Amino acid sequence: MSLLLATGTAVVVSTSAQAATTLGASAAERGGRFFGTAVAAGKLSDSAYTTILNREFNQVTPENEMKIDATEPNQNQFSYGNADRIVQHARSRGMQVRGHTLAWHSQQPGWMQSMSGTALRNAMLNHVTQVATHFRGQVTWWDVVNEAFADGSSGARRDSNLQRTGNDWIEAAFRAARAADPGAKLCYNDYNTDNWTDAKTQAVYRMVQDFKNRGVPIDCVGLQSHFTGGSNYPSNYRTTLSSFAALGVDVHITELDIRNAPSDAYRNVTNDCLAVPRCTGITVWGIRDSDSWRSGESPLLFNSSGGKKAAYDAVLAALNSGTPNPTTAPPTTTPGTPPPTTTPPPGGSCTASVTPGTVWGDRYNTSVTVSGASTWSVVVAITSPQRVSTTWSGSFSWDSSGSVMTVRSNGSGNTFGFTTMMNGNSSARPQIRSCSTG
Ligand code: G2I
Repeated sequence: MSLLLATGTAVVVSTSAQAATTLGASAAERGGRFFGTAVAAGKLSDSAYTTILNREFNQVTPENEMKIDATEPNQNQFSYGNADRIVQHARSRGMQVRGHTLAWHSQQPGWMQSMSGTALRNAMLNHVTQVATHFRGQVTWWDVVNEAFADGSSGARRDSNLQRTGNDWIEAAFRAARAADPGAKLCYNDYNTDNWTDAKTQAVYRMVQDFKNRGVPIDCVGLQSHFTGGSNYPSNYRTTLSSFAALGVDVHITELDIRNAPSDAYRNVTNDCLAVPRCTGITVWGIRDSDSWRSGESPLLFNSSGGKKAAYDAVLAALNSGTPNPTTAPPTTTPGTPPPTTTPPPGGSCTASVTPGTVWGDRYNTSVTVSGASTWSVVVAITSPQRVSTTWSGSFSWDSSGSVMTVRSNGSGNTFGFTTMMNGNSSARPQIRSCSTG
């Protein structure tokens, strides 16, 4: 009896001692999700800003620096300085980058605004190819096309110079992006696509369904989720997330901000994402209220002095009480039925060698190189409470414990890598369990 009590006590203590204390670390514990923020290059010299960025987030989206007017200010003259600075800042700290955005009706440079027809189509495709090639291997996801649908009840495409080049401009952009960076996940991103019954949401859903049916390369859908606090955070938001996910794409909340940052709405949005296995991350659109594109509405998680707001505590608590991503939970078996016999892995074996990478105070990088196969699957075990927060150059999935990951080749070479949060255990290192071909 006393032994049982002692065991129970120990479990409780160790659980509470492990609660993550930052948004990124906690999201990573929920099946390798991300919690990110929009970042402005001009603020990287503000130490109050970078202190929060580096502490809290494991993903960044350049707020303006990868837009068309920033990266190709004159036709065929590319300018990557500010975008490269953000990418370097993020990647050197183990944060993943979302590229935003390759093709958009807005923030086009003057030369593009005045183009039309075949010349514009070709210029757009060249832009997609050049920019995706420049960032190849550095950007985990691309918002390939942004905001291509009209608001309101029409369910139509938004009129724009790009749309007038032909209805297939979106799929052409996705194909060009895939060709330029086969390892990047390609997303469609939009706003006012949160309410499942809205015509715009349904229209985007039908496009993604059509792309999946016809083999147009699309991997993810971003819901910007700029909420005004009340009616436009709809009660069916979770249905929207799960419905897109059911099409076989990852779903991301890409630009979250909520007028006056009500804790309840932030908590509910977080729980909605955690409830959908393929909702793999949340990005807020700025760090402090003073960094927001709508700073007058104080919609973010940190106040202008960098202090944590009540909404921050609500989001962190929701993340910490969420269950690990159940995507890879084992199938339930009927009691009394013998377990299925294990199928041997397809193909033969290969060799996976570990190269230790940079070690920081709270996390470390690891890279793994596979030899003996070009298509492979490697199983890697992490020691709890360590958790993987960031991954690159492979297709990663987790078991229900969140400690065993299967990494499959995804066309980006034979070396994959990941960042592991130590969460109090600074000595354990990942173990390779198997390497199989095919
Ligand atoms: O409008 C909010 C977001 C909606 N979804 C797409 C996002 O890309 C968009 O972000 C905002 C940025 O947060 C703003 O920072 O996009 C705006 C432009 O469409 C950005 O505003 C621009 C101003 O228009 C420029 O005058 C300014 O030079 O920000 C620039 C840099 O501060």
